[in-house]
Amino acid sequence: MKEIISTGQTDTNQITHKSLSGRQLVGLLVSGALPLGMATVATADEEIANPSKDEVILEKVIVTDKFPSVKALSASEMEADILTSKRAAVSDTAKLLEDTPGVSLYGAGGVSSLPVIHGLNDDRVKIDINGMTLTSACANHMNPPLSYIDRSNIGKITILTGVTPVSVGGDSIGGTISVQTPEPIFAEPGKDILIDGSASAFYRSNGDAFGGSIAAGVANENVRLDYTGSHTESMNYNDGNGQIVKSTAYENQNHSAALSFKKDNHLLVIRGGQQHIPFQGFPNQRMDLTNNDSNFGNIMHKGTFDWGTLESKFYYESTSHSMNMAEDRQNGDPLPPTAVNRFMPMETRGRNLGYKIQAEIPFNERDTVRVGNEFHSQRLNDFWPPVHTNTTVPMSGLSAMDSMMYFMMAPETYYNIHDGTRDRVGTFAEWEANWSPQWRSLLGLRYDHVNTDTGSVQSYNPNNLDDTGVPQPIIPLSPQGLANAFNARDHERNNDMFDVTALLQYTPNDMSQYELGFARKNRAPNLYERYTWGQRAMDMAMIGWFGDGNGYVGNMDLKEETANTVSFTAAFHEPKNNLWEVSATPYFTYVNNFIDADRCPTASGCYAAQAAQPTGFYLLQYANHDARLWGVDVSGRTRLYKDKTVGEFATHTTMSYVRGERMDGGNLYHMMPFNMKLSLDHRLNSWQSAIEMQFVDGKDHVQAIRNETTTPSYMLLNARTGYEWGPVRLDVGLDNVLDKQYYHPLAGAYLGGGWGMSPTNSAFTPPWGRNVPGMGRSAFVGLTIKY
Ligand SMILES: [Cu+2]
Repeated sequence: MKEIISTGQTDTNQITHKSLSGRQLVGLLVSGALPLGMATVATADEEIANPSKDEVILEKVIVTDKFPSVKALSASEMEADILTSKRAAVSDTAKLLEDTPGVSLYGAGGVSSLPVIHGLNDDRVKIDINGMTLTSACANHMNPPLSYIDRSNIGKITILTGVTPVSVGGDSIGGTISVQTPEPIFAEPGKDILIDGSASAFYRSNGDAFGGSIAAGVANENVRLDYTGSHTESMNYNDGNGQIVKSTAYENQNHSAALSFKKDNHLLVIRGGQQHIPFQGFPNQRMDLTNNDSNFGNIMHKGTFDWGTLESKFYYESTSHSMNMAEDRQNGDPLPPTAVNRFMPMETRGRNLGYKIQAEIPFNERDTVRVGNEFHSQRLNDFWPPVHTNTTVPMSGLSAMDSMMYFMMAPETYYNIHDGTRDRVGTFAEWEANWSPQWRSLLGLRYDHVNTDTGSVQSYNPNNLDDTGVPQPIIPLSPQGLANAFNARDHERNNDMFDVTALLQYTPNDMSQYELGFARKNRAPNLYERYTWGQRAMDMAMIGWFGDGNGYVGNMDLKEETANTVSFTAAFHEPKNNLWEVSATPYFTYVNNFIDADRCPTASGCYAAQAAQPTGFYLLQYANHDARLWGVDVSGRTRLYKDKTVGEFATHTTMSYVRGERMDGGNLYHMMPFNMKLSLDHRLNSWQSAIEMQFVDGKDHVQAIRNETTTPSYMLLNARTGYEWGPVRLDVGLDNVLDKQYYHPLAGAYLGGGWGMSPTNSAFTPPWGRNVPGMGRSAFVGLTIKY
């Protein structure tokens, strides 16, 4: 029996959806505007009343609603079964979000793309992985939160692109992405022990990518034990011209286990796991990830009481991250026999720890209140071991490049961030009211306090030894002079931030729904934005997650960024048979003190190199500037034709447009140009196919300060089909069918195939002006077996 059980926060809105067809879920998913309220229930109930034969059998999944029952209309949800078909096509968890209107991705490594919602990127987006807040422990954000969960171990992804309730926000000014592993399923009372699981494997022709995953669970009525493991790897991929795109290979392994207990009205889940990435190339960075080991543990308790529900989470995560220049980077410039080495080891150690407690109290039929408190603590050490420890360096006989390597990165350890701490305490209260079947409202207040601090730093050569090993005076703008100046300042900073969210939802009839939202949200600077201090071109080249090839230095005087967002959604759907659906969300955001960048100030150590390099890559410093962003998301779907023998034909589309400007002139960096997906879908019994056309306009609105490059417009064609025979599912597809050469607008500067230690010295950097080419044609096949 197919069944989707969707339990809301309270017993009163517990809903059992029977036979919600896969088609509907697909429609809901692709529409990007999921009327999760009554509209969905109505269509589901109707389907129960008129069960049709060609519905797809869905796995039994239990979906527990973690989000307030007043859903933003601009929320999308993806279920495990919808995600299954995409697993064969992508290795990167973030790539699962790509079809959501308003969401785009900064290109990075093969499993580390950085999500952007409505032009707000990376740390500006709140990402919750099973209740954990994970902050990237890398100056290039090579290990962003979504890289810590494999795409095969996901039960549900919720994406809030519009105005987010304060209960799921905090320390972020963009939307919220919540990723949950599947909810535990227990054996039914009086029944046998439940054993379930799945195994899957995939292969993709471009890059010879392959991998697989297994999941196994055993449960009785009260206890369940789960294990999931996955492996994916790929070589460098080829672009549409058949050229290898260097530094795009990767390998990724994940293991996790969960022990769940259920008794009466209590659920306790204890999870633990590890991630191991032995290698991940970064075509838009000057470094590659040469090892990433992460361990995590978390405990979640959820209890239902007379007065409401209480959910408590505690988590711990630690990361050991290494980066360096891998082989691909040597190609443009082979190592001469006299060379010492061409490497620059960099190490980070990060730790995340926190809790979140949230109570939901339904006062009466109309009013529900949610209150909560959370804590997140980050620790970070970022240090760069010397390439050698000799105190006397024989300069004669070394090439300029080797003497640079040998002389500039020795003899001691460089401290980029030393004992960095960032602790945040947040408290929120939210009031939801169902005034009538037509009107619902949500009002929330939130206060976050962020404290950051860091210890003293040092350069590679803290005693300023010359090449005969004799200490020289330390002048103000020398590497150690800058370290001394940094150390002389008080590093502790505090931010007090007040967030407000107001949402009003109006459902005048069973065909339309409107939502108006306002939010004021804040984000405090991260440790890299605040505390990186080095001002040599080489040191600055290693800082930044923008994929632009530029170098960055921190700014201790940064203020928090404060965003005021107004967003409106209008959604319409055909109420009787759910034949069509359309929705549009325009939005406007004004950000005070948006953390952007400026060219290095003239009085700084990095300015001299700057002045000598008027084109190409730049050296920049993080700086606050007011900015505004606006745009619109549109999505729609409609059934085209339905017949018992040929099945159902439908089409769906998503469109997004965003603009971002700095109030003192110029564009914001990496604004995704107008883009559109149009898909023709077919379904016959348990056979589903789609042909997808993707159009991306040229990127002309580029940021001059970062010397951002433009990208041309393009159109891609993808095709896929999937079939299920009972427990077996086969997916086959062809991405970029026409083998088109294209450059994704947010893929960044191509820095592959060369030794790139300095953005400002043309001898030591790959050429400026190249974009990372997209993947050429790739066929994929995926097989999943469930039991
Ligand atoms: Cu890194």
